[in-house]
Amino acid sequence: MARIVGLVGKANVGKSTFFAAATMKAVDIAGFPFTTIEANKGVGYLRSPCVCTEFGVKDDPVNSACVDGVRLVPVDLIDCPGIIRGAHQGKGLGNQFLDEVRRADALIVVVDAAGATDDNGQPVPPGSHDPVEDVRMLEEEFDLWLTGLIRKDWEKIARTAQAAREEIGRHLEEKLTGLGMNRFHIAETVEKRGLNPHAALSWSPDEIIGFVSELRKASKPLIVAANKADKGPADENVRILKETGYQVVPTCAEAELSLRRATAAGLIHYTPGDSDFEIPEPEKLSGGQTKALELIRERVLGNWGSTGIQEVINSAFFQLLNTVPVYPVEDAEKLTDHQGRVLPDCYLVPRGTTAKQFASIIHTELGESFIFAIDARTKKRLGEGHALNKDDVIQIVAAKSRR
Ligand SMILES: Nc1nc2c(ncn2[C@@H]2O[C@H](COP(=O)(O)OP(=O)(O)OP(=O)(O)O)[C@@H](O)[C@H]2O)c(=O)[nH]1
Ligand SMILES: [Mg+2]
Repeated sequence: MARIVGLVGKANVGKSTFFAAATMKAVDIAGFPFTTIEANKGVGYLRSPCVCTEFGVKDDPVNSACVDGVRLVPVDLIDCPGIIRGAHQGKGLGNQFLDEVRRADALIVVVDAAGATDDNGQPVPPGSHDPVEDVRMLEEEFDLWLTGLIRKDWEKIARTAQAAREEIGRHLEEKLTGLGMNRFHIAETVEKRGLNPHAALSWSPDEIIGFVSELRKASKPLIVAANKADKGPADENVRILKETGYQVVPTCAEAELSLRRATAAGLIHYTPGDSDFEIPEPEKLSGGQTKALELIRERVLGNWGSTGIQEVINSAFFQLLNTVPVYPVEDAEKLTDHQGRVLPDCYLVPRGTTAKQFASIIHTELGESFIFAIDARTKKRLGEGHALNKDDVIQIVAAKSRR
């Protein structure tokens, strides 16, 4: 199943700006809290060096794109409503936020690194709010909400599990499956916290809180986008956020959006993730446009190396979700599909996906009729249990193929 990454965080920090830049969808953006009321769903792109370069071929991408030897693989993003303290009790748009965040497999927590919005997302002078609090608030609100949910029928679930002499995971999973949390997340968490999965009835309230927090981390890993990095004391705040132990990427969503729009309008040459852009025909730009672009070059690209948007998306999928690109072909010699298209598709699959699982991801029937796979690099046969690696090019040989 395709993984989804959620853009979450305090109100008015730039989540929708980030989303608009990543997806080029027109969404509401404004300098006050709760601009987004219902989540926006869209498709962004992951960038990965394409194997076409290594194989020395010209590809014909179908499910993705290839630009100058870089594969752009589509990925699902959701822009969630912003939250404030008390969200777990429904304050602000708490309920709407929680309804959406359950779908996400990983979170990009957008914060205001300029410290120019208060706890409620209201504008304040730069530097007057600590962005570490933005991340903590999100984590705490999520944990309070999840604790409330789990506590509701904790005794009943724990008692049923103990009576059946079974681990808590199987029973708790039923309750949490709609939140994207499964028994593996639960088992991993129980082990990490040193709890007894057979004696959940005797877990103390503090142990339950610790369990919930760890379960959230296991099932919804997060990366911090230190946004508005062009403004205020962002440099210092990025350092503090990193020191606090979060995985942090400084971002400037507003700059990325301007660059993407200028690219779409044919005014500049820019590829997301790049450290600079070109202006092919300077006379086409107004004085204001030139000035705005120069400011982005100086304050954002010059200072941080990029707008950070592409880096965050790549990290969310490659690091947090641990997925790898794999290229299926129907002819391992020619690297083509049945229509003769070279390296048509690139799939993003969890690291460790086996050859047979990969066949099932492409098509259920292909998985069922799987005989073996062929590695296009080595031309070796791979058995059904063979775990695929990053950038593998794989032909599936099946008993009967209706494709
Ligand atoms: N300086 C600066 N401002 C930004 C940046 N990104 C977004 N903004 C501004 O921040 C304000 C809020 O942007 P939105 O994208 O609507 O924020 P949001 O987090 O989606 O807000 P809610 O939907 O209300 O929670 C707007 O005025 C944006 O122009 C940035 O990188 N730098
Ligand atoms: Mg928004």
